[in-house]
Amino acid sequence: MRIQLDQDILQDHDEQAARNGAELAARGIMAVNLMSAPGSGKTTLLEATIPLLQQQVRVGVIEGDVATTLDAARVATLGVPAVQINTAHFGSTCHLDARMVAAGLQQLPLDDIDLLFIENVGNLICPAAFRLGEHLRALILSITEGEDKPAKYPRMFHEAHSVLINKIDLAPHLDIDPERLVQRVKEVNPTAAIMQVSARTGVGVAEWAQWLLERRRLLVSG
Ligand SMILES: Nc1nc2c(ncn2[C@@H]2O[C@H](COP(=O)(O)OP(=O)(O)OP(=O)(O)O)[C@@H](O)[C@H]2O)c(=O)[nH]1
Ligand SMILES: [Mg+2]
Repeated sequence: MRIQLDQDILQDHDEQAARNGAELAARGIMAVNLMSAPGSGKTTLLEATIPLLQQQVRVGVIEGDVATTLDAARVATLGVPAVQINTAHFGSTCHLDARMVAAGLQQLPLDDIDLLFIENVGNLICPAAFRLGEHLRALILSITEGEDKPAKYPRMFHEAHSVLINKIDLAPHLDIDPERLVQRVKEVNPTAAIMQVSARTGVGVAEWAQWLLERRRLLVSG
C-alpha cells in the first residue's frame, strides 16, 4: 500500500515536470538544474557565469533552499530576475520538485528569459530522483569533497549532462589530483561533459558558458 502511494506521488511529480518542460520549450527557454552538495559553489558559479551569458542571452534564476532568500538576493544583484523557493513551505526539505518549480515559473517574467538556471537544494542524494522539467542537469563537485564521491553517490553523477569540478584554485593546497577526480567521474558517467572550473578565479567559466550557449543553440534550432 505504501509503495503504491509513493509511486503515485512520483508519477504526479513526473507529470508536473513534463508540463513545466513543455511550457519552457514552447517559450524557447532552456532550463538547467544545478545540483551539488551544500557549499560546493552553485551560487558563486552562477555569479561568475551570468555576466558572461548576459551578453548573448537573457537569464533567469530559480533558487531552491530549505530556508532564507540569501541566494536569490545574491544573483538578483546581477540584474536578472530571480525567485527564491523555500522547500520547507512545501512540506519537503531536501530537494526541489516540479510543483515548486511550477510555482517559481509563475513568478518569473518568462517572456524575457532565454536560459533559466534552477539552483537545487544542496544535497547529493534526493535531487537525483526528482525531475523538474529541466533540459540539462549540471552537477558541481568541489575538489575539497574527496575523490570517492562519484562512486558513493552514483545516481547524481549518472544523471548529469555535465559535471563541473569546482574550486580548482584550491588544488595546490590539497592532496587531491584533479585529473584523478575527472577519472572517477568518468567511471560513473562516461558521457558527461566534465569541466574543471574555479568560480572564485574564473578559470574554466568561459568554457562552461560556451557549452551552455551551444546546448541552447542546439535546443532552439531543433
Ligand atoms: N576557493 C574557492 N571558493 C569557492 C569557489 N566557489 C565557491 N567558493 C566558496 O564556497 C562557499 C560556498 O559557495 P556557494 O556558492 O554559496 O555554494 P552553494 O553550493 O551555492 O551553497 P548552498 O546553496 O548553500 O548549497 C563560499 O564561501 C564561496 O566563496 C571556488 O571556486 N574557489
Ligand atoms: Mg547556493
